[in-house]
Amino acid sequence: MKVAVVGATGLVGTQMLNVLKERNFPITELIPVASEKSVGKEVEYNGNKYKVVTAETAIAMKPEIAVFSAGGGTSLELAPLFAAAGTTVIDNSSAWRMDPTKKLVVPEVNANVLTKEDKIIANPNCSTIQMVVVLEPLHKKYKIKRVVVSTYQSVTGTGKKAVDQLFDERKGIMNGVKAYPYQIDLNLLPHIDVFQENGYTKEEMKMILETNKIMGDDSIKVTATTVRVPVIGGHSESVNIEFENDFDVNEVKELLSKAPGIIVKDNPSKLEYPTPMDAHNRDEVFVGRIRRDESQPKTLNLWIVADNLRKGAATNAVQIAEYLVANKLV
Ligand code: 2RA
Repeated sequence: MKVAVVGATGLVGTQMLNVLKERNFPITELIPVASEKSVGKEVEYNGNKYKVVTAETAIAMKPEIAVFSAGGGTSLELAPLFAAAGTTVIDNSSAWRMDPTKKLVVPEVNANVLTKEDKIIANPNCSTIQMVVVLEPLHKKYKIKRVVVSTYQSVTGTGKKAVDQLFDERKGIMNGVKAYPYQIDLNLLPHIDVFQENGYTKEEMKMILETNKIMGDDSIKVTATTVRVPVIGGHSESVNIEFENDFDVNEVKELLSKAPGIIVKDNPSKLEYPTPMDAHNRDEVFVGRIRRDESQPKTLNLWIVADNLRKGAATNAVQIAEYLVANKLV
């Protein structure tokens, strides 16, 4: 299978290549695509070297699948061109996520919505993906009424420039590259993406709107506060969930430990709980601190951690591609 990776040289694009290789995705030819300045560079994949090409060249090569991580503008411009040539696009940007004609997919939750006709498929936002993987089995069993989530998001979610700012500041270089309006080392920023009229940020609205679309249930009320933290390994989330039906905490732990894509790490007596260092370079979603919210009935607190570049982006996209191949949808 010919696979194009658009944005092959970025943080997520590089992870896409890692995950495709690790999971032995059936690639007969890799087509790395990047901006003009990278054309001609070589990308090493599975012992072979592939030259970075322009989108036009890639389209003409008629890949069966193109995974995009190149920003919303590029995706709005190029995804339709790939799709028109018969390629199925899996896009990691926010460009298509809330388009009513496009599917927004987390395989553990709603891969069954996919059809042969879907030629542009949206990969959800990283902080949404890790949350809905956990919400889905709980919703099926206890029916969720409301979710309150606060996130602690890695600087890798912003990109290389933010990682450089963090480590510059850690080395005492305070006038280096700036990805944020303030210092990030030894600090927290309650601000991810742009502020909206309603006082929420775009990142918070993504978590709210994408959760309802992926789970196919607008009755679930969601509110979110997303925070940038000086961390590398992944995104963490404190999640409070109110259910229609009551639950038993041990039954919840059992249910989550058997749910797809989840690892429960939850034994406070042994100081066992998930951290970004547990999740770094892993594809699973880690859950811990599972406990009843004693302030109101039928309500649960838990802590969710995942590698935002892998399950939060690259791995989820590759899992969508795997589903398409396994179900002969490409
Ligand atoms: C972030 N979720 O963490 C956003 C985009 N990757 O910045």
